[in-house]
Amino acid sequence: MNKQWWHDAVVYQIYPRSFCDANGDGIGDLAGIIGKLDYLQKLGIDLIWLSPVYKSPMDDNGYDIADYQDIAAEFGTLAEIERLIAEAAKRDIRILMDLVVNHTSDEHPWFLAAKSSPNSPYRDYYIWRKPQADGSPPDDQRSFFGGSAWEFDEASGEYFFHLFSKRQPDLNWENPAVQQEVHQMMNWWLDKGIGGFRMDVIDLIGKQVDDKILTNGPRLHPLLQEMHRASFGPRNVLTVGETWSATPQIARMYSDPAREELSMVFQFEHVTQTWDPEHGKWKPRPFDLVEFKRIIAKWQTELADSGWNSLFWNNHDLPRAVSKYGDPGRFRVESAKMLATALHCLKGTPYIYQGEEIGMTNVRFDSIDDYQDIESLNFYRERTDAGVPHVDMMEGIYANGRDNARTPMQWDDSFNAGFSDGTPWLKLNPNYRQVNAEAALADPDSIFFHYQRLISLRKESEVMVYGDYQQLLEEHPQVFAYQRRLGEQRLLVLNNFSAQPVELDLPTELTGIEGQGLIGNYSLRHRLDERVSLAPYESFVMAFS
Ligand code: ISL
Ligand code: CA
Repeated sequence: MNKQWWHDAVVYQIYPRSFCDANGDGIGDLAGIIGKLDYLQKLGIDLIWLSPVYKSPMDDNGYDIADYQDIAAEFGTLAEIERLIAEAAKRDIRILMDLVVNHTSDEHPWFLAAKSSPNSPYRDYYIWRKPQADGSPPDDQRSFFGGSAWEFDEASGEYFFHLFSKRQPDLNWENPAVQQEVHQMMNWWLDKGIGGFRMDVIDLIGKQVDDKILTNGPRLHPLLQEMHRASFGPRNVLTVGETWSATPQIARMYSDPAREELSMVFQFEHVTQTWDPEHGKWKPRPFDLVEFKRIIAKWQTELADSGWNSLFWNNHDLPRAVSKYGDPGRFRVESAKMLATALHCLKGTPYIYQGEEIGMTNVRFDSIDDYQDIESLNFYRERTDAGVPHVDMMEGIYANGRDNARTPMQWDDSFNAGFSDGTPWLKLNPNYRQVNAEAALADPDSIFFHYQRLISLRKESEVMVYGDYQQLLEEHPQVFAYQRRLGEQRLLVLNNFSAQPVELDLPTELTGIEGQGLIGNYSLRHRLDERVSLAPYESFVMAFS
């Protein structure tokens, strides 16, 4: 495998609105991020994935872009993002920009022009279709945020297509002018010295609307190869696509270097495993460790020789890792460390979502009025109107609503957790008095320092980066165990995913071995006996050869 600089890198995702507010308007901003770069350097990360900061009416918190080459006034200015790129570089940190090009905002000048007249040269930047004979939408396709994917435009008597909110019209990627505009815009950012792109719902850009083919359309991979050629290909940057529809085989198409597409993609099979097959995220089903291990093992082995995995438990759209996979109560610290170890010892590039490094948890607000997320609000309205009881919808939102990840970052135990001097745009999680960065930095045994240690291990240990993956104890209902192997080097990683202590009988080839304990959330282990006892959520890593 050809080595790449991002193979041993760790990415930290910032959701700017919720990270740090420097000017007291209740909204996190670029100046706030710059002020926290020393904190991130201390953690040891190599890249920041910055969720969108572009000019936007904020219908979907910036995933609705009105100008790709300007910054939203509430976040700062172009001069400030240049300062962020430069200040980060001083600390060996690169910035990944969020590339949202499946759609724009309805306030983007392209869309304003497109809407102004069917004869506009920009009309064909978007997807317009005539109504059916009775005036109804062209077909029954649905938006991911609820309702029809078609919105009627009075002036022209046509519908435009939008897979997300009606204020996020989809771009027409069949139009070469759209492709060129995007490539130019990407180059403009690359020229500023960014470290690459995270590509929002990139699996949708090859869509064939008339055939109702949305993901993995026939033009998807050719479009990415063209993008590679015309923009980032020669720049040696990291590109990661968000691809809910990827199978391992498709992920290899994106990330096999010989195909010249992307560095890696995010796949979500381990995430959707806890969603109801019919009703989706709003009707969660219990976590099943054996199934989860099967999914992880499949991705680890299928991308072993070509392609590369992205490793993550959570992001700005998903519940907090410790709430979903661990114990946000009594064993919060133990389980957060265990989850970190389980993730960072896999093969791939790990992504940490802001607050994960201090074990932030999901939130439960009583009233729907305390929620801000457009997806949760749309579905709450749609489903309660259809008769689903309030309490049932709230259970779905508590488990999987996107605001779980978006409550303000908890910096200290002072007013507003040190996030803002004003009124935060979204309420805080009340546990900030115990769970905050200041407390973590004061405790050498904190979750923060556990992450710091894992990140530095990745820089020291070749087997952690390049070793192959071997699943152990496949059917065990509580323990996630695996081995990494490179030449003579071995890493054994044992994780108790439960609050119950476990007595383990290890395979005979592992009993009696001696090695070096690298990390543990209770203690280090340097030798294995025939029986291994694991405390609640205990995990440890041992190196041997
Ligand atoms: O989690 C989801 C699946 O139900 C959706 O909330 C989400 O829209 C989907 O993951 C795609 O996400 C990306 O594109 C959206 C944006 O709202 C998300 O924040 C972004 O990550 C539209 O740009
Ligand atoms: Ca602010």
